[in-house]
Amino acid sequence: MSEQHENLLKQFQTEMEAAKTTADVEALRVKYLGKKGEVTELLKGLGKLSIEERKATGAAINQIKTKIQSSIEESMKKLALQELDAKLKAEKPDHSMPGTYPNIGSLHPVTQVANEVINIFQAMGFFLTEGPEIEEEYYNFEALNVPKHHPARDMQDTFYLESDQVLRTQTSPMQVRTMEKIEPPLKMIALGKVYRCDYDITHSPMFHQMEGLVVGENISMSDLKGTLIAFVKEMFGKRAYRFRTSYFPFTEPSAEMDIQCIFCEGKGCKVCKGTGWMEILGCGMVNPKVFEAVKYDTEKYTGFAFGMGIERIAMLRYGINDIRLLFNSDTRFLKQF
Ligand code: 2NL
Repeated sequence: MSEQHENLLKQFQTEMEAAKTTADVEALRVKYLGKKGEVTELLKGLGKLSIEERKATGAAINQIKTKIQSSIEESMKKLALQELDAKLKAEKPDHSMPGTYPNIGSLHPVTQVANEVINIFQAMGFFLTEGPEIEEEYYNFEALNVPKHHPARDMQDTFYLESDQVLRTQTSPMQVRTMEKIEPPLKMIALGKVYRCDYDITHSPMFHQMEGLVVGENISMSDLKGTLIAFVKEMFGKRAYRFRTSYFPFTEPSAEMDIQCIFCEGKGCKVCKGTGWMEILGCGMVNPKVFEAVKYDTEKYTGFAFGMGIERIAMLRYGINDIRLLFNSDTRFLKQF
């Protein structure tokens, strides 16, 4: 190897030691091995030499070229790894950054209130039943002393299906079906969806109702009052209540129960519409005509029954003024419960 060749190699090695990045090394590759690179130029000059000289010089230049090539390859690999390392370090996630929180679901306010009501009555010894939402007219109306041509059976209130079937308008058909199966004494509640042709800010075509029924010997109006007062205390806390006379075809006598408004303590506000009272349920002593329909001995047995709308209880409990909020699945609303 001539002095010129050795100097070229040394010069390359010095420059290589100074190279700090893959870009530096790439520049060296171009400078020495590129189309107009120093080694390439040397190889081009071979043509001017004699055949003898060409052999020896060519071998020497190729030796230099191989060394430079492998040196470049090696440091390219090393530097590329270092650069990748540095890049990954710079991109390392910052665990002190605030995270994004997953949207965790919760029980719907109607479900929460339904569960509370169920728990209160189960603790008093009532058993819970379910039943079909598509009902025979007989169970929804006739057996409950709501005869044909009664206004409640009007097309405007009831969704009629084919062959004497309806979407149940109340949960009472479940009680009728239960009474057909078992003899008194019994203490039951029935809860589920009911349907009525009605839609505005306080009415939804589907809502949830819960009814209770107690049948036995010597069941009286005092039992009705004691049970419902105990329920109201558990559900709404200790507060004033009152019973008002009312009318239902399936109970006689019938009453409605009010509690003092939980928002204004009776002074009168938007939730109680200025009256100071909130109506929470309907109730009464079971009409003997209902017992006749299920072949209970009306001489031996009496009973009381009550019914309430779960959405209504939820609205009174939380001061919700539009029932549709409970059905349109807006998570900004639902998150509050
Ligand atoms: C209301 C009033 C009520 C009943 C439901 C009932 C059931 C049978 C026999 C007698 Cl099997 N009565 N249920 C009684 C009185 C009132 O509901 O305002 N519901 C939302």
